[in-house]
Amino acid sequence: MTAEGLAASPNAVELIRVRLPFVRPFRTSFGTETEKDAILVRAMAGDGLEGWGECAAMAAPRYSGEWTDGALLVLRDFLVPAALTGSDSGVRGHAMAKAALEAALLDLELRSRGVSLAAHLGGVRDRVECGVSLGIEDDLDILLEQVRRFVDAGYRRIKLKIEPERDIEVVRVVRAGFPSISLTVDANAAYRVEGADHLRTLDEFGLDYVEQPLGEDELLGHADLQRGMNTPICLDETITSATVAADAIRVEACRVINIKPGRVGGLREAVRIHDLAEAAGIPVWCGGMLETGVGRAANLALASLPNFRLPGDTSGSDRYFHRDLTEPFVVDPDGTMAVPDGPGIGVHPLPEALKEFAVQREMIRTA
Ligand code: SMG
Ligand code: MG
Repeated sequence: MTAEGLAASPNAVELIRVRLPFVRPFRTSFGTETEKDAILVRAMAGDGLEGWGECAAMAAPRYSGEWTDGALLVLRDFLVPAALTGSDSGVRGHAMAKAALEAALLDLELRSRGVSLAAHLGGVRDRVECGVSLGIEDDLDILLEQVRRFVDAGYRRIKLKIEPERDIEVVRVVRAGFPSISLTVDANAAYRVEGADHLRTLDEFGLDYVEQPLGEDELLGHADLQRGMNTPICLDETITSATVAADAIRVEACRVINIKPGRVGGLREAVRIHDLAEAAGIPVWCGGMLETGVGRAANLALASLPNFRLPGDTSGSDRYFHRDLTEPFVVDPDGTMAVPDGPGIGVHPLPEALKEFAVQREMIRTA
């Protein structure tokens, strides 16, 4: 997205790197996260108006090829200068960096027009259903305690991270303790096609879906696996664009899609995927990248669209942080969370929180 054609054009963009400690380390098949290391994009117009976006990239390129240091450079040296001059950056890849800038420019624009992001995107509900994603735990009693805590708090779906060797038995124990909850697993691409027989064992447990069992580029591998499995496959890492989503649906590589605006290059592409999945009868849900309140607000707006029919990884602020960057997001006892209805994303980073968590700030201005 360029600044061209917008009612509120930015004359400066600030990139703010923040580090927020997590309340609990989050372990997946690719590593352990102990803090949120994110870039905030702050688009500023002359009249004091500003728009905010959060980059979903993590500190290391393990979930996808992007990472915070790389995203900061591509934003600083290519994407932001192009946006400030209204030109096309010509940058290939870097979906998360592009998405963060698009979000900030859109937020600026919508705030200037007094329109909420949810209304702009075509949202149809003012509350969304929340799920929670639980990291891998060595001690299954601790995992069971975590499940208990979030089930009691009203969360409508529990997702367990799995990896080879820590999968079937984990699911068996959790399912035995919680026979009727909505339960899913996420492998973050940790399995190979040859492991299909093993993965099929998951069919015993009445899971809503198994998320991203195979590698990011294994469209046909997932289609083969889905043919032999009753549990629906949900694709996350694989779905990098509307084109890939259309292909995945066409070859029946999945029956559910996780949409993350960062992974697909922005909210506009996310809406395209939502629309084509809806036309194909494929339900979608909103994924998460352990965002601060800035990214969370945009995710909630997206999740208010009609085909977001399954609970998202849109958990309350207290699941991640002792203190969020924005006013905290709260999940009600019925497992739903309010979609912000103020102009733009409807929230902003609190100045004291920015002071506490910002570790690096760079201002880029029009020449
Ligand atoms: O935002 O609650 C959240 C985390 C959800 O599990 C989550 N995200 O593959 O879906 C996923 C992961 C990606 C980030 S793992 C560090
Ligand atoms: Mg996932």
